[in-house]
Amino acid sequence: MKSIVYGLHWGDEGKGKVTTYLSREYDYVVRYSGGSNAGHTVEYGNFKLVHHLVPSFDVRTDTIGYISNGVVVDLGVLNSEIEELKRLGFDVSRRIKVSNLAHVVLPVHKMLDEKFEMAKGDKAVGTTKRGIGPAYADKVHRIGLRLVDFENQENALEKLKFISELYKNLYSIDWTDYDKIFEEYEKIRSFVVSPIEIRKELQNSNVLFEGTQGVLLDIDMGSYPYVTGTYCNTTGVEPGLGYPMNIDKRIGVFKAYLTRVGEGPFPTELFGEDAEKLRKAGKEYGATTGRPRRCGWLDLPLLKYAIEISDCTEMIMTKADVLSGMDKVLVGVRYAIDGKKIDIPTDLEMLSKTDVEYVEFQGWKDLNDRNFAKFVEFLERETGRKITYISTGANVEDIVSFE
Ligand code: 2SA
Ligand code: MG
Repeated sequence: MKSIVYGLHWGDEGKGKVTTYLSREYDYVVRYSGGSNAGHTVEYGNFKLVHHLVPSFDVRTDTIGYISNGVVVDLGVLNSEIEELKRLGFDVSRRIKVSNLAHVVLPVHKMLDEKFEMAKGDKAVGTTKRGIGPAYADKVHRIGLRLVDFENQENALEKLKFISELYKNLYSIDWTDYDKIFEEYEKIRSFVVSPIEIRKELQNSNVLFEGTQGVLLDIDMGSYPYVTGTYCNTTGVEPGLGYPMNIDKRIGVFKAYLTRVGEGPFPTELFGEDAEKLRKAGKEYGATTGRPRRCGWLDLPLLKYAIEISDCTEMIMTKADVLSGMDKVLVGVRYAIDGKKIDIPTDLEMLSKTDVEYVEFQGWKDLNDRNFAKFVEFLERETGRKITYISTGANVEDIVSFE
């Protein structure tokens, strides 16, 4: 069995928790894209983990996490996550693997990310400043440093010096602390594997691919230019791995409302007190940067768009419990642009020029309330997809199956 869990929004759908819960039925959880911009929060009850690079496998079981070459790796962040797991008493020495073809996020990438955002002024993307865009850009510029480069120290040093020189000349960015990178690499050396060696094992195992951010932040299919630097769509699995992989289930995760962190259009956005109420109730603050997330109502045209382009086979709804106790719950059901009604956007350019028509639902006391069942039925009917699980709270175990 091969499945993907991925986000149908702009990230923060609760993929970390869902992936952790489902991981028990899989041998591997594989990260195929993104970097330490991701923030996957998992509440185990007596402890909590925020994953940035370590895949969201249940740390209490023997599932293995693989970070494939589609991921850009900040060695410092990876090391501190591994340290945290050790501190909590989990021996992950054989349970985390990193592709040697993965590119390394260097301090210069973070500095350039920051510089670009400043220079763009009101056109800034609102990145996490984790160096993601510049690291992927250098991969394409063909100057990137990969983990495999460390097999020859002299070679790695030469590459680092070359990158540093280029950044100085092109961007006036000064950085030469190469020793730190070597120190950090030494700590993860034993986790590094060849993607070729692991290929057969993945083919013969049950694998759960873990998406980062959401489909609407995909570099091609998202709300460009307000997107991240790589493929968040389900299509990212193969370039991320470097070889083909047949997928059985594409499990799209969505929230009962919508959030976005960073800039860009958001047709169903709420402001002022209404937004604050949702933000507080749902603890909607960036898991990486702590930024307050923008909040709004569920947007059905966008959800349908995300389902189509990712070829979603089933859905999981999260955070409906956050809406419990509200008098009414709204869902944006249609766009109107110059009097023309639109059910599914044909491009995301239209997001900034649309009015939204809403349908109002009676609120629910709790998730056993008939009003909530009506909300679920409506969404299944409209999307043509089954909701196979509903998350009922923050804890990993707070989830109900409808399979
Ligand atoms: P980047 O840093 O280049 O990837 O930023 C580009 C856009 O992608 C958005 N982005 C995210 N959106 C939601 N969640 C993300 N992870 C963290 C979280 C974010 C945080 O879990 O809360 O803590 O702020 C994430 N990562 C990137 C980003 O906001 C830009 O819009
Ligand atoms: Mg997140």
